[in-house]
Amino acid sequence: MTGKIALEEHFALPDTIDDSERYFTPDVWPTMRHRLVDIHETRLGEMDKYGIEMMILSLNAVAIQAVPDTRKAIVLARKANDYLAEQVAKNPKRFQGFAALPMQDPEAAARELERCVRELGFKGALVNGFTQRDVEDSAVYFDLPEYEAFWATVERLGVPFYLHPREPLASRSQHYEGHPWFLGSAWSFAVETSIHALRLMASGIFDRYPKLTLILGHLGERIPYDIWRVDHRLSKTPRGIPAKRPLGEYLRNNIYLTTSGNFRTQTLLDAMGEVSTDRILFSVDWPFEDVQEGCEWFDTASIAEADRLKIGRTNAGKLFGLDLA
Ligand code: GRE
Ligand code: ZN
Repeated sequence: MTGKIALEEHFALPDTIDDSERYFTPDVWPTMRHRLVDIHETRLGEMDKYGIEMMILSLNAVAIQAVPDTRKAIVLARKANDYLAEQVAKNPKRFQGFAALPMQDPEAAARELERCVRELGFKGALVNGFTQRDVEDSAVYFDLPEYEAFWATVERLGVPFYLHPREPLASRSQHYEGHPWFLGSAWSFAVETSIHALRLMASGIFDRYPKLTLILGHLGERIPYDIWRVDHRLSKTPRGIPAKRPLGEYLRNNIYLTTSGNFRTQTLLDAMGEVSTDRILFSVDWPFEDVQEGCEWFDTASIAEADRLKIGRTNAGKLFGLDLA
């Protein structure tokens, strides 16, 4: 399929690139490094070759969210967003941007998002999970009351917030000790991101801001597969959960899923059954995933052509108000 739009596609700055190195062995790191920094050459060449018309770009992980000094986080986010805007301006038909946000300061994050959307033309925000603040050993989640006005701003601006994975802190990962293979993208990313997303859903923000839209990668970080059971058990043991409705309703009405790094038709079919084909968006997860593998899977997956067109292109066009020919 040509004309695909992909939206979990990362780039890095010299200030943030070291955050990605730990995920790679020294033999592949130089290639990954090049692919993170490159935008208009190798990346565009692969997009052309495999039918990706547009990437909505975002900063690598964990970047801003791992800067405990709030002032520094604010400055770095602004620098990353200005750089991204310059890159997008060179080829806006092929590249658009998501804002990096200094979530350490909810007010500053809201202001930066507003600047990025209104002045730089960005399509939303992509944030790498909980934020550290003041001290290294800290993890601030966005369902806390101090983020109330931030979510009001996201809803008012009418742009989605992509909750991207990060690693849990080592100080809070005792259950992975001696089992490092489950850290990172194989397992701990999804555990960390799904509990954060569930916290947001349970907090009632979607009752208070019904037009607020969240995006989750990796076909929903395991949530679609278990959402029935979550609500089934919560209906019997709600334990004072603030949300007014079953969490599945927020999953179906306020959340979009992308196919980033989860190129599995059975999993896609489950997600389609839970949230409908209108709320799933094609993505790769550049450079951590392979464009060829993601595209060849998606282009030939056993789904209806009408669904392929929606997931590959038109859903994103509508969600982001893209000017597609
Ligand atoms: C990511 O998407 O950000 C990512 C990493 C490291 C490994 C895999 C991966 O940051 O998908
Ligand atoms: Zn990613």
